[in-house]
Amino acid sequence: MDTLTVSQHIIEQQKQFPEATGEYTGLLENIILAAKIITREVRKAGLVEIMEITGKKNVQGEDVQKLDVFANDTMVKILGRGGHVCIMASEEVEDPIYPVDGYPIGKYVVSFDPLDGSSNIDVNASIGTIFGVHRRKSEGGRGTIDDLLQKGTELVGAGYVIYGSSTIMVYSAGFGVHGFTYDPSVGEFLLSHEDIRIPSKGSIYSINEGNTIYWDEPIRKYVEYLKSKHNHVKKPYTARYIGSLVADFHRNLLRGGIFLYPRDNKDPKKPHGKLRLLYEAQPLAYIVEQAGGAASTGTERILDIQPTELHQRVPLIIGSKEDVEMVEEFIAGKY
Ligand code: AHM
Ligand code: MG
Repeated sequence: MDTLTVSQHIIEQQKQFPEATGEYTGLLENIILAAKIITREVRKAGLVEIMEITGKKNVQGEDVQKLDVFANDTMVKILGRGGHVCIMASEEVEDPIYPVDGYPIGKYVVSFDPLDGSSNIDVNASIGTIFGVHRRKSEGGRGTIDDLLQKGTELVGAGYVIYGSSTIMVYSAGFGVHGFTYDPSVGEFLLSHEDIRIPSKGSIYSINEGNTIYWDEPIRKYVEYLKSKHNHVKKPYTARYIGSLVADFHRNLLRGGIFLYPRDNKDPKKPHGKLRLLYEAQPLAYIVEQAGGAASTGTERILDIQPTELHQRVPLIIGSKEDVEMVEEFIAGKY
């Protein structure tokens, strides 16, 4: 089998754009480099405990950073100096992030969650990095907030990295979805999952069922329906929930199924559920649609939502197309 690295694959795909300047490829190279550095640190995380250097200092007497802070700093430094971005948004940072002073400013806008599912770090469960790329709308200079607040339909690419039993990068630039597994012995992500297609319907559901009392009635009815042997597949769905979006999403992308973080009334300050539009919902919605699946709030396609705030939350119902459509039907009162 030919071995293709993620960079070679991106260069191949970019050949479809004879006018391409290589800037987009350069941006992705930066993201790949950040992913390699983050995976190295994630792999060391458990050892830090064993070596009893969990305090403020490591063996060299340097400050030990929390892994999510480290992941954020890595993305910000590499992209901020890479010359391809004009503005960025991160889950870890309240305000927009600009390229580092003195470094060139590019035409791309990147929103990212540097280390999602970070409550799973201490228990050694899978975590991930999520990113979405838009093209700037403003002209020249640093980017503006409006460059960040673009719809998912305007994305030029999106992806995630899952730090699981191996590290895998899943990526789309609008020509299908491809997965690359990291080979630490050569320091490269190698093509392992070409043209991923999500099954049109699955048999797995992923939702935090501890929140049942807070859900709206249609979601309660839907989940009861999935668990019934009188549902459309005549046997109960299987429940799988890690509480790490990338891990829950990745499994359902490969196997088929549905992930829900619906709106709920648990916290009046968060009426739209927990997950964020720009750097969690949008990139995964882009990927799932590229793979033949769907992503919705229950009443609206995720990619069609016009963001109004950087850290906006949104209900997320994502996965196999027929399963997502069925939730929309429950919400519309058809059952
Ligand atoms: P985080 O960005 O603070 O890590 O939170 C996001 C995570 C997602 O990975 C996951 O889907 C969700 O929170 C789980 O939330 P809950 O514990 O409420 O089920
Ligand atoms: Mg997150």
